[in-house]
Amino acid sequence: MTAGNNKDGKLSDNERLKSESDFLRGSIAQDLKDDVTGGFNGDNFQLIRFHGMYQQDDRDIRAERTKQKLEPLHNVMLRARLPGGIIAPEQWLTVDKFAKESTLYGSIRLTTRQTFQYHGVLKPKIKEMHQLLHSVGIDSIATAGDVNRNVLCTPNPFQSKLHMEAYEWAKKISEHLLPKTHAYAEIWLNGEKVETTEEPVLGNSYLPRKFKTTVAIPPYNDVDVHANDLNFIAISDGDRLVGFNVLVGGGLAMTHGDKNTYPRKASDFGFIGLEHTLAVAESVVTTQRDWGNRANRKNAKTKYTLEAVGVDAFREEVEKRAGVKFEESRPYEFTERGDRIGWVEGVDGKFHLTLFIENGRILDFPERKLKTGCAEIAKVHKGDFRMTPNQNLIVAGVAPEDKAKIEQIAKEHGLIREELSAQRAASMACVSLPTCPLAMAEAERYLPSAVTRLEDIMKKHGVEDEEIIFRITGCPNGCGRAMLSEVGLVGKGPGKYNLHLGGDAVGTRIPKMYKENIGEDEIFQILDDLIAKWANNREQGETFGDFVIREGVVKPVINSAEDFYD
Ligand code: SRM
Ligand code: SF4
Repeated sequence: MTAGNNKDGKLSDNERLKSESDFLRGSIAQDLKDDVTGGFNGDNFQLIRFHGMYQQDDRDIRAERTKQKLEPLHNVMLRARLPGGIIAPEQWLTVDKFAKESTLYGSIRLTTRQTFQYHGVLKPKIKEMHQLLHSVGIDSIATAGDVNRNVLCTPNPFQSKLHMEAYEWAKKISEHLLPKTHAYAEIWLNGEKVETTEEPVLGNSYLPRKFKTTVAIPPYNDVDVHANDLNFIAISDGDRLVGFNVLVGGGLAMTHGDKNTYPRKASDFGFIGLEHTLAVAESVVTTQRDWGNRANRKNAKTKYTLEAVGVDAFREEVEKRAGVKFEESRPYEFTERGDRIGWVEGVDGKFHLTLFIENGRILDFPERKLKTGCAEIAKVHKGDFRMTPNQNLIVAGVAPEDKAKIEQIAKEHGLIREELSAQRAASMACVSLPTCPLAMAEAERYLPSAVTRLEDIMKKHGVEDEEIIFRITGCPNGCGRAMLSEVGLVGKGPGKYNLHLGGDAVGTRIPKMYKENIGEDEIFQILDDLIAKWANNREQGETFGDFVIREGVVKPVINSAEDFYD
């Protein structure tokens, strides 16, 4: 381990706990029986992440419980592994039942990475949850922690043949890069202890940091490739997949006040034939495994390794390890990123209904019984469901004769909203408060009213049929991908955000900070002024993000390591 970005000296404590964990077992099994606390002790607090869970407590009631001398109401958030976001109706019904009967919040939360989360699972219910999910073929292995996470795939059901091929690759990549330890089965599914002696791909101390992979099908960039460490861009000949362009080293997180951290776009490595896919995936992962920074977790992701060693050196190492030469990238273009809300007809004559789920939160709200509606659809639906990277849900593969019935259920439960604006559909937020321990400002709970203010401004200036990619993220970790939006709010403190402007509509330009630490009124005053100018002075088809760059409101971020903060 001599090359790379690993020269800062003392290893971080996460390295100790991973290497001492007996391949992710730790003492989780014993801890589960400890009913003195609702939480997990010592290293297990971190280790359960590799099994797809985070320990949380509700921050809205934290102070009150402390006053009452109670420990926080510890519970776990569970994140499932669903490469490509596809789930069958029978699986959905099981997922739905557990949410309703056994979680504190009763919701299913669709995430920006095409899967679902439960919030609020108390310790006595955790094992039952894993066993139930296992009974319908769902696990949560490696959806968190220093591993390759849930692999995304453009959920495009209308180009069904190409999608199925790409989706199969997403699944294969996910399986190939999974931890090989049997810890998950032993602890949660009462599996036999099987000695683990080696993690051949991830390494015995796993990766230096989280690692994210996508399969994208142009012209759609709904997976947001530049948020990810490793991307396979599908290159097709008609509806036949012939290979992938590979992009490496994207990522969005930063830390307020630390200029050594920044969002970075992924770098183009070149084209490979399909037969090299797994070897290249493995080689990118092992190069990052061996070269990534294990001393400073804030500089440990692939994007910083590439900056430290240079893109060419990293690419050459991947070629050496995979025994492959990258060819020149094949031409492709991203032209879209949002979901097509409503019905579309696929090339196979089947119909697909994309339901807009604000914030991905599937719950029975007083005015809209979304959760019951999805379950009712699942009871009659013969195709599958697809979770999108925009936190929406596609009812995919509906036969023409079943269309009316599904539409009726969706309408009855508020899953089809006639009044939905293009702007609301183009807006997204991360979870943030009350469950996220890292949240600095509201995001999910603020989004609906923030979008209403934006809609009013758009209407005032006569651009209410247009859309601006608008994203809120409760802290600079960027889970709501505000760092790939045209207007991004990044939480700074209660009610305060940094306003970023100038990303493009298709997610290939990072927005720059325009104003720091400002409240709602100032944010919308600025947007009111700029949207007025855009409405009056834009060129034919010019998007808001492109307009603010042309007008010089902010400078474009070209190489973020150099110009994100200048
Ligand atoms: Fe995230 C941590 C939620 C997508 C960057 N993220 C968290 C945690 C687990 C907080 C924690 O560490 O305790 C949040 C749990 C909140 C809650 O209560 O549910 C959380 N992240 C989410 C989700 C649910 C947001 C959403 O509203 O959908 C997304 C789950 C994805 C999934 O299914 O796997 C989610 N997180 C992202 C993305 C966007 C993406 O991947 O497309 C990013 C930015 C891309 C990137 O990685 O650069 C992202 N999350 C982070 C980071 C910063 C990582 C870094 O490079 O420093 C953290 C904190 C950390 O890892 O230390 C974080
Ligand atoms: Fe939590 Fe911050 Fe991620 Fe939002 S961006 S979910 S506040 S870690």
